Amino acid sequence: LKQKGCVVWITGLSGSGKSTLACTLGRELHTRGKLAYVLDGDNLRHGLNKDLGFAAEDRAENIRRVDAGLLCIASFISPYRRDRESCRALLSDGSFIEVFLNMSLELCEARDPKGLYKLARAGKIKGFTGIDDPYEAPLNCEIEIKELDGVCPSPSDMTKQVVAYLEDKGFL
Ligand code: GGZ
Repeated sequence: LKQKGCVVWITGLSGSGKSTLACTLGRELHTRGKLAYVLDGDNLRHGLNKDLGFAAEDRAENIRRVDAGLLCIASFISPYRRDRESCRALLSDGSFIEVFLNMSLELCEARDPKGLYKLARAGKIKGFTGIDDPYEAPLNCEIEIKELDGVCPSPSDMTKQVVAYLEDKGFL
């Protein structure tokens, strides 16, 4: 039986746990003998997309360059609804799986793993998502992962939620 391909598109604020979920999910799929490819905004921006900044056109181009693999895990802030929807439109029905890491700005800012929120608050980074740049939350995502009592779910709990969905839809 041919493997059904899909794109698991992880969106959310900086510090919401996108890269961690992408990496943990990728490992879990490999363990299950699946070919999964992880595309991550922060990684791509150091390589292929290093010519791009954070203006709306650059963010759109960043997303456009993301190609679909077999089981593709894409992890980008992707703050604009229209950019995520244009990726959805490239894929057949049901194979674009939007995962919204719905963590509050307060939580992401408190974590601030790279100190970027601090720099943004100090005006040293301009146009930082959530501070002085927009984030448009999904209206109809397939999976929403939320904080519980101000605490972010563990990477393994997040991964379980996505894996359960993929199993239910016949991708695993
Ligand atoms: C948001 C920024 C910015 C600005 C640098 N706004 O959480 P990180 O640090 O490690 O990963 C973020 C990354 C954003 O890249 P994406 O490709 O995911 O963004 S987008 O989908 O909007 O194109 C963040 C860091 O780069 N970073 N400047 N101004 N995040």
